[in-house]
Amino acid sequence: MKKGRFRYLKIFGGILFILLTVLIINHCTKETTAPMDKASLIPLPAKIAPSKGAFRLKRGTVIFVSNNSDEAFRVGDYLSDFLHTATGYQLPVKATNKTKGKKDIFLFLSKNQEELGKEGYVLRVTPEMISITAYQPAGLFYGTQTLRQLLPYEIEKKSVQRVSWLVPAGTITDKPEYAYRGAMLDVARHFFPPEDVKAYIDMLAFFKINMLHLHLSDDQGWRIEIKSWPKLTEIGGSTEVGSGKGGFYTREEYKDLVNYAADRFITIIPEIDMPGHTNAALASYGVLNCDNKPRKLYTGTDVGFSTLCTSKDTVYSFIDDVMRELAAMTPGSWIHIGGDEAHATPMKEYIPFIERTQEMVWAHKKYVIGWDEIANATIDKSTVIQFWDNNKNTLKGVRQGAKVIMSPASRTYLDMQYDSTCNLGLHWSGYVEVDKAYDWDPATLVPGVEKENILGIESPLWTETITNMKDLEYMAFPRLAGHAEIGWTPASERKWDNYKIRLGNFASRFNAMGINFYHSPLIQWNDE
Ligand code: TNX
Repeated sequence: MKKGRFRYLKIFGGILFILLTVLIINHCTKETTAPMDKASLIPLPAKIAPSKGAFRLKRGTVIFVSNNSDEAFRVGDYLSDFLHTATGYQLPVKATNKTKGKKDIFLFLSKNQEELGKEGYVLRVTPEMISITAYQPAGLFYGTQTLRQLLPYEIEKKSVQRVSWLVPAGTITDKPEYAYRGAMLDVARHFFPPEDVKAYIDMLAFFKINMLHLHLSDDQGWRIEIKSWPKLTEIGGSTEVGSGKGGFYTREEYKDLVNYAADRFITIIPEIDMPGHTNAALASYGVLNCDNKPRKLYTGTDVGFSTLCTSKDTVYSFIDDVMRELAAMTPGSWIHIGGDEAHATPMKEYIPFIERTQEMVWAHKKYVIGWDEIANATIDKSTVIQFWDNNKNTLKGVRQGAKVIMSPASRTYLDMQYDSTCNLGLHWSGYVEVDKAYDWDPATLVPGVEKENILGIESPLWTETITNMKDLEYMAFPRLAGHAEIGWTPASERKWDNYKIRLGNFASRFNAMGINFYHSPLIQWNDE
């Protein structure tokens, strides 16, 4: 009798256990996620309309691509590769000519959606499928970057994660405010090898930045192989600030960088800084100096002491050769000729020098970008002025019909210190905390420089004090994320109070990406 009752109890207990287990499992795998408009997206998309439910990425999910474009296919492959790392799923990429019906993930280039422009996209998520529609391949790519940010932050990790890969349902309709959204890296003061530049390119692409300006020459180093003037890299590339071993990109390495960037819809803009900031060239070839004597290599951090000999024909043959070789390595439309801080070049020589150099760039079928000082010369309206510190120069450019890239040092210079406790960087233009970097409008910063004069914004990272990736990341992030939003999101939609919350929620994503970012005290960081 006692035994029988015990048996009943055992059976009852067993049933209860099973019921509880089912309940718990059910609860844990319930397909919920925060609604789409609560996701912390940077840059903030133009329009987000949330709806009910979520899409779950599974082992069997297929990425379909409308079969009218190789480039769309490449975006599909990129997405599949990216998702593979943290999910462990090998999502197949398949062509389809049907636009209707259920398709898991669907990348679609639509000729009818011209209003999306070169870089816009529509991302639709339902519990059944995800579609990204764009007018051009770049738009598809940016749609995948938004999708990346809608997934749990673990998607950024470098090993397989056991996570329910949910994407909140809704529709995002998005396109950028400015066509030019750039970052500049100074590889002359300290050299950064190709793998570092690639890692930076990956970070830029994540924030929908589309231009990488490489500052390839300065007093301390010449970083690009020029076959017709080999000593530029042999001698000029042999050191850097602090007397390290320097380095340079071979032609092949440089082309590989250009292609790597292009695969992420980023254009590389090469800069050869002239006529000042040229000591590395002047040390490599005596003939570039008026006295024919090669200068000593320089590893300090002063500026404004060097100049090419602007009255010599050899100097112009040199520039022509460099521009020819550089143009051949540059599929993009622009070459940057520097032109800043030429304090050792008298103005009466500087002006004709810039005008002649401008024409030499055109001879190689490229347009010119230069720092704002070049507007003291007569420049064409196709020439672009990069504003960094001088309103008057920039206005001179605008009056000549030139467009402007906004890089105000006091807002966008990534080498400016965050505050007085910062161990890296400089502060000649003041301290640039995360709010100062974010909370401004390119279209109202310089009186007389209006929205229609502005091509976009760029964040320069000068590397006098930056020697490695960890330090580079610390100075760039999170300020660069804010600049990316300024370039992408309309000013009317940008609010610091809203941005700082999204940025705080980005901490676990930065960590998962392995980015060493500055934990600004202005932000409440949600680190995992
Ligand atoms: C000014 S900005 C420079 C660079 C320095 C930088 C340091 C500009 C066009 N020239 O040569 O590296 O300041 O912040």
